[in-house]
Amino acid sequence: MTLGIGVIGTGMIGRDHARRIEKTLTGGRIVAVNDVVPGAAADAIKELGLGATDHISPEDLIAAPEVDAVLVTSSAPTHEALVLQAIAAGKPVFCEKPLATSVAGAQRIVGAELAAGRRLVQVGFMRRFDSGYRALKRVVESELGAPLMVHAAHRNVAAGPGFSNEMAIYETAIHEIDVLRWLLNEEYVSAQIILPCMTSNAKKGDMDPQIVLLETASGVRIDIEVFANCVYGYDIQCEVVGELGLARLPEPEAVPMRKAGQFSRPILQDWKERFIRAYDIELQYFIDTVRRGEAGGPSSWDGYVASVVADACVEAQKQPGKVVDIAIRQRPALYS
Ligand code: ISE
Repeated sequence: MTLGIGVIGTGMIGRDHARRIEKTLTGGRIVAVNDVVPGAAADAIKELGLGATDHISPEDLIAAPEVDAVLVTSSAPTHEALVLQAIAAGKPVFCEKPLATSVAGAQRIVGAELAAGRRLVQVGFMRRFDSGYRALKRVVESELGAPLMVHAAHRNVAAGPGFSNEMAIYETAIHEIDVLRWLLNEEYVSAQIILPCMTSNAKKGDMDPQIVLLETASGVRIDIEVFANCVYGYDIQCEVVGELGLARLPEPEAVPMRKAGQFSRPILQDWKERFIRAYDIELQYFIDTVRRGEAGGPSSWDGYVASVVADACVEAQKQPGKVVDIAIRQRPALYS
């Protein structure tokens, strides 16, 4: 059976996901759309040529009988309530990151799944599906000996609209927070923020760039440069240093050119392009697992852990240099 999918939120990533479900992936179809902005859902239906119903409210969409699964791609503060509604309706839900904008919110989602006795949520931590990170993980687990340090960078050309210091953590560094604990297979115990000189390209009051320092339970030290206005490109770097050597995240494919006395390679500008294949694979994975009656991928537990760590980082921003402890609860058996 083709999975009937309802999309809540038809902004940039919502439209992108709807397009890939309709045009690139198999086994799913967009049957319902909702957006808080009047006219936006109708506009998306027209733009993408969707045979979908425009629902007045997300509640309506979630309850619609033709909706087998829900895609939450609305703004971050709305995620928690919508995911809880989908769980209450017993419908599988793919939620873009962050799962919730508070630890208490993420805990409520974990609690709802535990009460339901089954996993229904997949969180959009797409980097776990990226071939580069997967290859790096294989090398880290088999070649490097014990990991000792990780140097990472997350650079955006320019900060998006409404950018805030909190967003630098909850919407940007959250990817590293998730993918690095997956890469190293362990949890964090502390966070710290270090501020270098601020770029004049950031708006007044923004901490940009900032260095997020994380420490894992075994003592691996991680530094993540979060640079929202780096100007030159969308650049994701990751280097793992182990006892026997080091390994780096492969650069995205690009054609090297020699011309006019220069050797050059283009650098991507748009973050949606950098992990385009990973987005395809994570959503195909969601469709396939739901159609088999299963659930998998990054869970609401992973979303909860990411919120705990993000909260610690935001707390650390208040007093740069201060080390903030991270305490993660015991992982319930549902997520083992
Ligand atoms: C955006 O939401 C993303 O997910 C991108 O990966 C990140 O680089 C960007 O900063 C976020 O706003």
